[in-house]
Amino acid sequence: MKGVVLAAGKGERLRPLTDDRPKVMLKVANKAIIDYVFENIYPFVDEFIVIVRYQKEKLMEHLGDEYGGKPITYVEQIEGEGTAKAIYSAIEYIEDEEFLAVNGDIYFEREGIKTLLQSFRKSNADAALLVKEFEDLTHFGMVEVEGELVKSIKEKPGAVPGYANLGIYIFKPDVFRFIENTPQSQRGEYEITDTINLMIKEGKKVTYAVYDGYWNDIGRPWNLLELNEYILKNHLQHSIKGIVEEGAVILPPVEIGEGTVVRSGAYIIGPVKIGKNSKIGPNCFIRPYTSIGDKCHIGNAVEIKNSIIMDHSNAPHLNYVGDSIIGENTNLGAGTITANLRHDKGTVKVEVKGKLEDSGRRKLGAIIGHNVKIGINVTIYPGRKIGSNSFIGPGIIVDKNIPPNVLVIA
Ligand code: TTP
Repeated sequence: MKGVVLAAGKGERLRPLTDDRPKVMLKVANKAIIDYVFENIYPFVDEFIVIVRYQKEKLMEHLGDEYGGKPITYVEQIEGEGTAKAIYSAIEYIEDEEFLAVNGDIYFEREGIKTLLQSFRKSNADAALLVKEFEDLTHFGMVEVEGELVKSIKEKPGAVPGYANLGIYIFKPDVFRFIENTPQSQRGEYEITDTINLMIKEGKKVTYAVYDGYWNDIGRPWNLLELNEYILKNHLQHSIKGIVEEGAVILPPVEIGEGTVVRSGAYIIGPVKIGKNSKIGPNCFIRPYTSIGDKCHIGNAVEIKNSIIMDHSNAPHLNYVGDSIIGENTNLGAGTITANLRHDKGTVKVEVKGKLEDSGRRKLGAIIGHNVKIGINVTIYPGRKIGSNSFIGPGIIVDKNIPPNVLVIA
C-alpha cells in the first residue's frame, strides 16, 4: 500500500515558526513532526508519496529519497488549496490498489493505522477514516455514524460531543473521480471531507475506526507545547550520552545527546530532552517538559520550563523562559525574560492569522521565530510573537507582536 502524506500547506496559523519552513518540519522533542508520521505509518506502507509546495526544497532535503529502505516520491500539489487538491496530486502514482492518506501535521500512535486498516478490510468499504471521541468538537470536523458506516462529516459543529475526523484515511482510487466533482468550500478550499460526503451521497460505502490513543493536530503554536509535553511524558528514555560534570543534578528521565556538556550547578528535573553538542550551565535550572535542540547554549542563572528551544539557539545569561517556543538560531540577550502568566490569571490569548484566539492556557509565554536577535533586559508579554530575522534592541518591552525582518529599538 502507498502512503500519501500531505505536507503542502502554508501553516499560516503557526507563524512565525513557519516563516521560512513547512510546519511539518518543526521539531517537537527534537524531532520533526513529519518524522513521527513516517515512523508510525512505516510498517503499513511500501512507498511514501509526499505532497509538497510551500518551502518544498527544505522538506525534500530534510527527508531525502528513502525512509528505512522504502522510497519517497515527491509530488508538487496541483493548483488550488485544500486537502482534496493535495490528495488529487498523487493521481498518477496510485494504481489499482487502495492507499493511505495522512495529514503530515498530526501526531498519532501506530495503533490507529492498524485499527483503521482492520475496519477497512473487514467491511469491504470504498473508504475508511479514523475518528476519536471528544467532549467538545469546536475545532474539529464531526463524523456522524450509523452502525459501521459514516453518514456525513460536518465542519466544526460547535461545543458538542462526538467523533472528530482525525485526518487519516484509506481510499480506493475512485476517490479521484469524486475529488474532480468536489466544489470549493466557503473558505475557498477543496476539502477531502466534502469529497467524502459526496461519495456517501452517491452510495459509496465509507466506514470508520475509533481510535482512543493520543492525537494532536498541530495547527497553532500552543499545540507544539502540548505535544512536547506528551512525548516527553510518555516516550522519553533516560539516557546520558554527553558529559555531566560533578555537582550537576539530573533527576530522570533526562536524555542528553552526544557531545553535550552539563556543567556543575545545573539542576535538571526530567522529563527533559537535550540534543547533541549543547552547552548547559553552569548553575542553571531546567524544569520538566523542556526540549533543547542541538548546539544550544543555556548558561548561568537561566531557568527554563515547559518550553521548546530549537537547534542553535541560546539563553546564555540570566534568562527566564517559561511555556515558550524559541525557533532556530535565535539568541536571547542577558536578562531577557518571558512572562507566561497574566496578572488577572485569565487564559492567554494569541493573535492567529489576524484574529485573537484563546489558547485555553493559563500559562503561555513567547513564540519566537528563527534567526531572532534579542538584546539585554527585554521583557516579552505572554502569548506575544516575534517574527523571524527580527532584532529587538535592549530594554524593549514586547507587548505587541513583532513582524518578521524588523528592527525594534527604543
Ligand atoms: P491545514 O492545517 O488545514 O492547512 P495548513 O497546513 O496550510 O495550515 P494553516 O491553515 O495554518 O495555513 O492542513 C491540513 C493538512 O493538509 C496539513 O498536513 C497540510 C495539508 N495541506 C496540503 O497538503 N495542501 C493544502 O492546500 C492544504 C490547505 C493543506
